Amino acid sequence: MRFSASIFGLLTLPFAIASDAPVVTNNVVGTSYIATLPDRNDTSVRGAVIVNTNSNATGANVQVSISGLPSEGGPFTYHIHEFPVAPDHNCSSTGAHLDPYLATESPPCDPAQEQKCQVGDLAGKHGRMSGPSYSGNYADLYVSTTPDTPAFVGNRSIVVHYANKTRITCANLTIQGTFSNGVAPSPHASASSRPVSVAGPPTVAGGGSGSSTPA
Ligand SMILES: *[C@@H]1O[C@H](CO)[C@@H](O)[C@H](O)[C@H]1NC(C)=O
Ligand SMILES: *[C@@H]1O[C@H](CO)[C@@H](O)[C@H](O)[C@H]1NC(C)=O
Ligand SMILES: *[C@@H]1O[C@H](CO)[C@@H](O)[C@H](O)[C@H]1NC(C)=O
Ligand SMILES: *[C@@H]1O[C@H](CO)[C@@H](O)[C@H](O)[C@H]1NC(C)=O
Ligand SMILES: *[C@@H]1O[C@H](CO)[C@@H](O)[C@H](O)[C@H]1NC(C)=O
Ligand SMILES: *[C@@H]1O[C@H](CO)[C@@H](O)[C@H](O)[C@H]1NC(C)=O
Ligand SMILES: [Cu+2]
Repeated sequence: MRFSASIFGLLTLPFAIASDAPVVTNNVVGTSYIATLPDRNDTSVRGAVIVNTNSNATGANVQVSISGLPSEGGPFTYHIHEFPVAPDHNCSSTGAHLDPYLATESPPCDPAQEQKCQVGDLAGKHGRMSGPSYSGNYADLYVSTTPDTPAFVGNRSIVVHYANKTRITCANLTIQGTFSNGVAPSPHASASSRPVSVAGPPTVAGGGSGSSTPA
């Protein structure tokens, strides 16, 4: 959305007003969303992205496990897009990146200043992917797993792109686990304390940011 601010009717500022993305606190522990890339006949890219509320309720742990990336056209990017994928799987339906604080594409995301990046620009904040497979496991403190908040990831989507931004594949972020009363049970029963497995190779690497196998 763009705002036009008029001061005494003399000056009009036709600019989007950007603000830093806030660290998201008070997420519901135990809530996670998963995007599982579909089988499709126009790409070999497969895998999943899981957004799992951090155990301290601040931001989320993101696990990325993607394989079958093409030998050309990288490095590849992936983002949270603002709309879900249409039933026909056309990735055009997902709109632009999740960008509730109007960071826009310019200047490009600087990973040293994540709060100034588009919330959905996971590759910008945490690293692009080179092929043929990639795994990432990192905290993103700017995403929300709480419905009706600006940075909420639910009912949105993950899109994988070539370096030239052409969309390769996409999937809905759907809820994977939560607690019916919204209250996390004891840690032993917490979904967030279970290891979350992602189908297919490669296994999700622990502890760091991303890693890519050599092309
Ligand atoms: C690929 O899949 C699409 C969508 O499901 C389908 O319309 C198309 O016919 C398929 N093409 C081939 C070559 O199988
Ligand atoms: C919450 O946990 C995440 C992931 O371990 C960490 O990056 C973040 O700094 C923690 N935040 C607070 C406020 O403890
Ligand atoms: C983007 O790159 C891919 C892979 O190199 C290519 O197939 C596609 O045509 C390119 N798209 C545009 C719009 O140039
Ligand atoms: C994505 O989610 C939307 C909204 O729930 C749904 O209409 C759509 O069919 C889903 N897309 C796919 C490819 O499953
Ligand atoms: C996907 O949607 C876009 C925009 O509506 C359209 O231009 C394109 O032809 C569609 N692609 C397919 C494969 O239907
Ligand atoms: C997700 O979308 C569905 C269907 O549009 C809607 O019923 C549901 O309330 C939405 N969930 C959230 C958490 O926004
Ligand atoms: Cu994108």
